[in-house]
Amino acid sequence: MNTRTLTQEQVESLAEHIENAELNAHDITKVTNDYPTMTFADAYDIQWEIRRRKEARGNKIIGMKMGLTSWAKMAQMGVETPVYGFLADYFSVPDGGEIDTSKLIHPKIEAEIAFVTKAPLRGPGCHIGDVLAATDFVIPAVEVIDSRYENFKFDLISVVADNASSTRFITGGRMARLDSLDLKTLGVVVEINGRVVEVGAGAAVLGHPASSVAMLANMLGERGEHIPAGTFIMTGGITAAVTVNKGDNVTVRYQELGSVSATFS
Ligand code: OOG
Ligand code: MG
Repeated sequence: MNTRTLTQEQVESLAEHIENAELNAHDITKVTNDYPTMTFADAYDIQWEIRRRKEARGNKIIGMKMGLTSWAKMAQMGVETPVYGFLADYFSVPDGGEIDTSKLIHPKIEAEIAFVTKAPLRGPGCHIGDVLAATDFVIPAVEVIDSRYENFKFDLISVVADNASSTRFITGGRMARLDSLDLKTLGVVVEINGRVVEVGAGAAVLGHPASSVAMLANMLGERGEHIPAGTFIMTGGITAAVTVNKGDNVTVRYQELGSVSATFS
């Protein structure tokens, strides 16, 4: 699990290569083509190096995300294990805001439920009960993903190195305390230009979106990291991701929690 095959120099140069593709909005071949023996530990080393590069440049890390946590997403991408990534300050777009497609490669959107914690969470052994106790509130979030890999095709190791395709997110609607909601049956409706393209319910995410947060704490624990109090965490797409084009307006309606919209310009 924790075996590594890359040298520190290789980790740094792959991080630079992938981050440049993100910053310049150009696609690249997946990194496992050139490094077929790369492991998950190598891939997370690259992701943490990209995070370090951004922080060194003055960006703030403002949250975390889980990905590939629903069957719809796993089936769409042909993989079967959830992954995590980080969210940088410039990923955040206000509700009703505009997203400049010229800065992205081939964006897709996902309807997600985000948690904000009020107490730290640490793995191993973190479970849904710990997460519910440590949750301040939940809030709707729409993620924009943009794999840096050609044709949005990758394997798990490549997508981990690419910060789980993270690029932008929009959060808004209404926040709610957990005691007033059943997140399993909470419905979402995804609309592009007023047309319904996907529908789903919270249970699609690992049975309950709080399980996704527990899994994040446990995965971070393997690296000696944890989820601090006050962390914003996106729990993963409830439905398959939907391709968006320049000119599209996206609205996701959440049962009880209002809606989140954005325009792709
Ligand atoms: C990987 C990221 C998936 C989610 O919510 O499932 C993700 C990808 O599909 O590109 O963010
Ligand atoms: Mg996502």
